Amino acid sequence: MPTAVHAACPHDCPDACGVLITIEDGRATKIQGDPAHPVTRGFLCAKVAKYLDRVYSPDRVLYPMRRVAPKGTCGPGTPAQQAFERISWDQALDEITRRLRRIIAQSGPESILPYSYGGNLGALNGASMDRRFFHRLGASQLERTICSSAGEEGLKSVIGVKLGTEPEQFAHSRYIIAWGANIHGNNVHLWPFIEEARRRGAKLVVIDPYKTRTAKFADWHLPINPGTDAALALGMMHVIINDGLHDTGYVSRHTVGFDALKARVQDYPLEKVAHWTGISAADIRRLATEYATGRPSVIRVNYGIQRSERGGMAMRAVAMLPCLIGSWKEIGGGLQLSTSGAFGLNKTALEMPELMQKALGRPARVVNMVQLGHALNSLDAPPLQALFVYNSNPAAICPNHNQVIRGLRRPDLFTVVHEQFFTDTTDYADIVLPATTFFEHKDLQAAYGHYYLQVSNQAIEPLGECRSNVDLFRTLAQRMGFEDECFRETVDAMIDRVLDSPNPWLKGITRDRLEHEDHIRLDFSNDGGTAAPGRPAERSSAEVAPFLPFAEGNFPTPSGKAEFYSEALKRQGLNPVVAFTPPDESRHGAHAAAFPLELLARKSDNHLNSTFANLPSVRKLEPTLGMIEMHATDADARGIRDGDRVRAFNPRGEIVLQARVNRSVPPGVVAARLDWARFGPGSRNINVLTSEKLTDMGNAATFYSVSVEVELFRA
Ligand SMILES: Nc1nc2c(c(=O)[nH]1)N[C@H]1C(S)=C(S)[C@@H](COP(=O)(O)OP(=O)(O)OC[C@H]3O[C@@H](n4cnc5c(=O)[nH]c(N)nc54)[C@H](O)[C@@H]3O)O[C@H]1N2
Ligand SMILES: Nc1nc2c(c(=O)[nH]1)N[C@H]1C(S)=C(S)[C@@H](COP(=O)(O)OP(=O)(O)OC[C@H]3O[C@@H](n4cnc5c(=O)[nH]c(N)nc54)[C@H](O)[C@@H]3O)O[C@H]1N2
Ligand code: SF4
Ligand SMILES: [Mo]
Repeated sequence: MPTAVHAACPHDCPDACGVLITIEDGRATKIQGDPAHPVTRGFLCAKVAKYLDRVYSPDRVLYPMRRVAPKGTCGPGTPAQQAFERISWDQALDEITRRLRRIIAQSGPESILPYSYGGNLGALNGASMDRRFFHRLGASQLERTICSSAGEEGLKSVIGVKLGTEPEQFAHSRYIIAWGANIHGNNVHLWPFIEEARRRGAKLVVIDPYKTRTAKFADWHLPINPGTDAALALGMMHVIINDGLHDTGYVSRHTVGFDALKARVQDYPLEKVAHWTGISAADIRRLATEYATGRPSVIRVNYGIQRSERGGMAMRAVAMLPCLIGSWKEIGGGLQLSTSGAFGLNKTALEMPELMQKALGRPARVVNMVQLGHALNSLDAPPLQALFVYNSNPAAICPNHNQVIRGLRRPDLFTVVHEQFFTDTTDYADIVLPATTFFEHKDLQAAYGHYYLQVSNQAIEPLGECRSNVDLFRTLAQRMGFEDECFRETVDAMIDRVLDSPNPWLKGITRDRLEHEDHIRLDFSNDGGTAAPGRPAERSSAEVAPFLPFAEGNFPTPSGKAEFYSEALKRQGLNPVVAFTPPDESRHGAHAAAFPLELLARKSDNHLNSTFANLPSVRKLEPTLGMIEMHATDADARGIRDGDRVRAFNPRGEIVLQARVNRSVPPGVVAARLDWARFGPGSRNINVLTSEKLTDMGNAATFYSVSVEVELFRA
């Protein structure tokens, strides 16, 4: 008899879908979106709809492997497996613990670096036993800021917390701005709510330098110059404030710094903003007016705008808009960057940073994940001797690829990779360990695009000798002789522990309930955790929906108000109000003469960063892999025609791609897709051109501030 098991997709995606897996004779035979999940609504994205291809792929890593060929020898055409021999788990664990012990004896535990990110966002398999293990070891800490921390800091500098409009409310919006947000590609479960709103007459505006599928389907696409969003938001606020379109009541009750903001926007007349952004003064005026008057209006801002040098300030500027027009009061108003701040899980209990005290008597040093190339090649006192990779594929996704590879090639670097597949990174691993997929283990799943918590049940037995991240690090801890009780904790006990949190919105949500109900919406009728200390939210307990966190202010900022002026930013040496400075790597930067084009090293609509890129059925959904898209003006100026082979280069590297001359990008901008390096010419990908430079806030990556030149390739 077929049975259906409820699971939750743990991939790095705001949608965190509820999934039903059909099992027959111990084998998964079907996957579908859970029709009962209010955001998943019964469908999955194209990549996870084909997940059986991934789980049962002949290319899965199923057994521990040891390298028998030099590092980096598995280029195109060489089956990765040939570089390895199969070993037992015992042999693998013995070798790992022996080498880690030797490294610790020689140069101390901080010469070991864990490297993980978004492969699995399950509460347990994302960050739990692994963190305990590396804390207890005293390994260097990884600063995990490759994705979202600039936006997070920018948002919090205004509203204090990562909360936003729930997806269901978008159906009630009249004016929707997708700002640096590729909804149709990266957040597809928001789309039906937007379509519902549009059927009722709502307008969708997309602000994105690239003509995404979202932009093609929109009512209005504004192809903004990369890295100039703060200027656009300032221009909009110039119109809103000077035309008196702001909500004076909301502003006076719930914000601080309005006078400073009012003075600041006078520095941004529309002609000046038009010059920076490439959007005409008339269009800026129209956008501002429609946004302020077409109520309720909502902004789905996503992480696209903050992958630029001053991405924190850009997010700060955009976050001011709903505070200025008071749209937080309205169902279908406000803004969403992320919903993750609502879950308030007891992560400290899972990660146990206090274990570092035991190992080192102090917190271990911190290494930024964006700067892995630098860390592997140049870090001192102590230099890195071991890299332990899981939930990540740094040889594909990390900026400044050439430096990363140079570091990974070091024969003296001991590299362990826990993976589901032989990726770009396993090409440099000494030991590869087999990892389960979410079909093969249990977990708890929060979200960053909605407010439902889910339990993800194990649907099938692990394939081959695969182990989950939790199991791997539990075993390793025991092999290292760590006797702490926490290394014996079961998965269920850990789920109980992480749910045991002071967050009022988790009150009454237990593992048992989750196992019976599959998904549970956070209980916002309980007293709001958004309130600053001493400022209890004024919601009645009978009120269950909709969630309007800032209708009555209650911003958990230092002042308890939305901050148009921030003392905290001032202390960090940043502009306490808001300001625009163009990226150094842009048409306005110092190197613009030699490298005049702005590169968007973008994600694929059907991959998830580098995940799924190796599956033929998914790969064929991506028509622009291996290509660089450019505008006819830039192509003509360089004698490039559609289909020509071209060389894209800057001081960090070069890559040969096929030119695609089309209307996807405005003049001055080129775009290419992130792919596995292995599939690229010379085993390279677009990250040879991206930089390790960090953003103004949050130490994040600047994937979208990249100056390049492109020329015809002559072999
Ligand atoms: N299909 C698919 N889904 C995914 C992912 C994936 O790789 N593929 N990745 C997942 C992950 S890790 C994340 S973080 C989210 C990210 O999802 P999004 O936040 O949507 O992130 P991006 O695709 O990086 O950027 C969104 C858009 O911003 C545009 N953009 C670039 N620079 C600028 C700029 O300066 N200003 C403006 N206004 N726009 C700009 C890009 O062209 C892009 O279309 O998606 C997740 N979902
Ligand atoms: N050029 C360019 N580079 C980018 C980006 C971009 O837009 N452009 N986006 C950046 C962003 S936003 C992000 S978030 C990062 C993402 O960088 P990563 O987090 O490294 O993301 P993925 O490429 O998805 O790689 C995750 C890996 O984890 C593995 N994995 C999945 N589940 C598990 C598990 O349970 N256990 C273990 N051990 N492994 C597992 C998968 O097989 C996969 O190889 O990339 C960044 N890099
Ligand atoms: S990747 Fe995103 S859209 Fe696709 S199934 Fe997972 S959560 Fe849903
Ligand atoms: Mo990300």
